[in-house]
Amino acid sequence: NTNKGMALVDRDDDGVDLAFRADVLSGLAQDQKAIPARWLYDDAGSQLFEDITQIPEYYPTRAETEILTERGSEFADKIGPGRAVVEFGSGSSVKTPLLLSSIEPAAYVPLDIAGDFLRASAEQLSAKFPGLPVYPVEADFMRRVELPQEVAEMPKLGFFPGSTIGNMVARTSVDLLRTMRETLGEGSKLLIGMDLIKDADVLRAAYDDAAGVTAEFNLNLLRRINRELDGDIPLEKFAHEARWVDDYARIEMHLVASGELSFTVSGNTFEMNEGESIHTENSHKFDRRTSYTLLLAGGWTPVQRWLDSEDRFSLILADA
Ligand code: AVJ
Repeated sequence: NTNKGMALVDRDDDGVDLAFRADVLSGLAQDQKAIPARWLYDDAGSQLFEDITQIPEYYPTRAETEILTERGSEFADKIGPGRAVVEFGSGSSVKTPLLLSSIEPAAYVPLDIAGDFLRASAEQLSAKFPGLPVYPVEADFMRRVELPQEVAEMPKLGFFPGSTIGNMVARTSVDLLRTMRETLGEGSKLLIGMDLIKDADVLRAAYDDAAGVTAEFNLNLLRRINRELDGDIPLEKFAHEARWVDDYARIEMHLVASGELSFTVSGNTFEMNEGESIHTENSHKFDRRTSYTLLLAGGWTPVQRWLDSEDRFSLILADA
């Protein structure tokens, strides 16, 4: 499934993203209303997430960047030169140059579902590393990806920063890790970021910042539904909430109805009571054992683990 030249998004005659509509309509019909987190990231949502990475309470980006900045020689040592670095969901990553400048890679293969974004950031990166071959691939990395012919013979390093793995429940993340192993092949390595379990107040603040940027990011999903799926959801009647769910070691983002309300989406009516919510994102947190167990279940053997100076975030290197 190379997706070469194929549209990655299925639309109807009115340009409606069919998967988006299906996920929203089925999610809103559930007892606990829930919409998969991937739909938070339209253009506005992706920009708002970039803003989140700059707010004081949101430590993961700074903590992971610190590790990438400070531990370059250890990465070089453990990973070695000459690998093709395959980044899963590269987006507009500012972390990539830090890794690439420490390990002497043979090629860089950014994978992303957003083609325009992908090509723009690939060009920026090429400008920074003139001698490095860059082969962007527009693909859904949740499925096995056929890598470019040019890197077929090179040993691979998968790079999956940002604790994006934490957005998935265990069975989905295990599926993804196994798929990554198939994409990368025998003898490959994986460098993966995983956010750590810590004080619940620190975690909640990271997902409910004082400036309200995360609230905007969450509410933007309703704005997107209204715009793209002909909805009339009253945004002003929803409040952003970040819950720490200790049993599952995860932050859950919800949009909570402030009173009884009803709305329509694509001609379907939904009703909510006061205090009822729409669950919009999970962000799982890990300790050493849970992160290793997840990797092992996905077919990867952990070989090294790095933390930032305040023990907030982990980067783990694993062997296929
Ligand atoms: C992009 C999935 C890593 O879970 O920390 C940030 C997304 N959501 N604030 C995270 C997010 C709310 C973020 N990831």
